[in-house]
Amino acid sequence: MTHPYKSVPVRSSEITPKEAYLSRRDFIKAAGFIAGSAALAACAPEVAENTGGTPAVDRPAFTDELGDVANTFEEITNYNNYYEFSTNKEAVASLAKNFNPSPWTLEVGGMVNNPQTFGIEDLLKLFPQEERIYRLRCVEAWSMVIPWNGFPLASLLKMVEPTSAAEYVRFETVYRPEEMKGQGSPFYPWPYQEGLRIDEAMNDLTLLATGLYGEMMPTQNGAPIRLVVPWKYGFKSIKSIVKIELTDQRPQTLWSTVAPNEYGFYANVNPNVDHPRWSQASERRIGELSRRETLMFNGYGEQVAALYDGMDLSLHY
Ligand SMILES: Nc1nc2c(c(=O)[nH]1)N[C@H]1C(S)=C(S)[C@@H](COP(=O)(O)O)O[C@H]1N2
Ligand SMILES: [Mo]
Repeated sequence: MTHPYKSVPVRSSEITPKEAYLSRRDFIKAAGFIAGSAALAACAPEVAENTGGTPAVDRPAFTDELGDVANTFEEITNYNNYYEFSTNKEAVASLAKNFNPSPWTLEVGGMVNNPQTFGIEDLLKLFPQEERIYRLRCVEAWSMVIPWNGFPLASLLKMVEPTSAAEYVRFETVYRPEEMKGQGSPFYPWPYQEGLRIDEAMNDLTLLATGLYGEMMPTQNGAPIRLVVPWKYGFKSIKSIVKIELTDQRPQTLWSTVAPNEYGFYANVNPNVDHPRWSQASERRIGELSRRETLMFNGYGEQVAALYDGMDLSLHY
């Protein structure tokens, strides 16, 4: 099913079937780079500009604002973290095949003047769907570039009118142990929960994603609606959300409950603060051979660094 997105604020690309574009590897070959070399990172933006005048099929239309080329649909949908289905990233896609995301309702409440329950089709109608090409940096030190479709979380929050007492936003994934066998695991406190400070939630980068590559969200990526917070480690970007609650208490999160010394509440991407068990200085971009340096705030510092003025980011990991 194709996706009803309308505006394209990040980088123009016509609504063209993904097959019409060169794959990431073809592009790297065509551009004459040795796959995965540091030269690619340095040169990609220039290449994207130089080819700007040529027809869509000859240029990498799906690039982010740094010129990084989007991962293929196949890569994005076959290497997933979704513990409700499996802890094996390559097994998630097949295990999520029969998950049925419709009908679906999203309940938005808590400290708001106007609590509401939305059907997924209401959300698609109420909020113009945009395309946002974001880097996703997993705390496990791999990354991808993903062309999401969706709308700013801020638009939804404004509609329900948070009260002045609301300081945090709590998110909850669906609980369906019959369909999601991973939810039978006693090692995790289901349902998956996440949280943001309200100013983080209101930042324009924070997206409620309903699709990718112009298609409805694949089940393995969090159908029908998931959060995307691109300057934070991937585990903050909670999938298949059924509940959003405004609160004055900092929410419990699944990962900070399981391993508080490894996964904090903020979880901002930070190459200077290592995970207790591995370095966060570099990452493996799926589809590339050599590692690239990890960027502070995953490269989104201009938009978000001010949110953390005066905070010691080495303590608030
Ligand atoms: N409900 C839920 N959301 C989740 C996860 C999960 O296991 N369950 N994994 C997280 C992690 S660790 C990452 S890296 C991203 C992966 O998103 P992707 O599979 O769409 O690339 O989803 C995040 N959201
Ligand atoms: Mo992750």
